[in-house]
Amino acid sequence: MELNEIIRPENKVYAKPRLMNSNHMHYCPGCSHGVVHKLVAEVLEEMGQEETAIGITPVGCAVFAYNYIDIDWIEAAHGRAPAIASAVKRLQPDKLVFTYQGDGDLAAIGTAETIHAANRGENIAIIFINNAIYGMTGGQMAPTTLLGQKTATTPYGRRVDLNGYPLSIAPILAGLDGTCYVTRQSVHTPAAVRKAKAAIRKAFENSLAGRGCSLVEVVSTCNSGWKLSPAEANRWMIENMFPKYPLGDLKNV
Ligand SMILES: Cc1ncc(C[n+]2csc(CCOP(=O)(O)OP(=O)(O)O)c2C)c(N)n1
Ligand code: SF4
Repeated sequence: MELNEIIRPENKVYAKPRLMNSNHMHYCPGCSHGVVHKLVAEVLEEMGQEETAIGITPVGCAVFAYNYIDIDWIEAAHGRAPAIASAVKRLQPDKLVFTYQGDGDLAAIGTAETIHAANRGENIAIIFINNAIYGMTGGQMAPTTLLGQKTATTPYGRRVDLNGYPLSIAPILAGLDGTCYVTRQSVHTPAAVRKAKAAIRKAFENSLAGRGCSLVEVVSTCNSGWKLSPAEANRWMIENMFPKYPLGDLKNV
């Protein structure tokens, strides 16, 4: 069979989303960020929202998300993405507005902005990459770091007496009247990727329809911060993170 017959449009089963450009990603091999970026691009394309989406990028490894997905972006100061998203959505209510944040960004320095934006019922979608560590800065403890987990700042493992308990954000947001959809997903298997994509779509639809605030937490790997290979990181996440951060919908009204 000739090559041009194999690549005929009707034979194509998968293609890179058009919104993703060809810039080289800076993410480490095996990192969840790249997969979630692809899902964001695919969902926006499938919804036909290429021109109406506005993303708010964080401080953290995803700080350069605007380099990879060709939509409108605004760069936020560390932790402030939900506040900026609130303003953008209020000023342009017909837009699909979302933030993309890590756990250091969202659950440490940005705790107040996150909780208050959700509690106000801002019509925004929050994508929360929870990899239980500060990836960008070299693997320090985050609020979501597990008990016993070794990081650059907890070299003997996180201890309750010194560091307190891991912070579980999704149940807090699910308990607020302003949220309409709170879910925990992951991207470690093809089935999980499909579910995460459906969750991102639902959150984006909620933002467009003005139904309130949505949170899609993606329990993620940071193989560099965890000092594990990509395959080991997936196993570690399944064995250690899923018991503390179980996957599934927490709220869907
Ligand atoms: C005001 C301010 N404080 C601290 C920092 C340093 N800093 C950069 S990224 C980061 C944490 C990133 O971790 P996370 O949000 O979990 O994202 P990840 O890199 O793991 O994706 C910190 C503390 C900063 N850039 N600005
Ligand atoms: S340091 Fe961690 S979060 Fe950052 S790109 Fe590497 S694996 Fe991903």
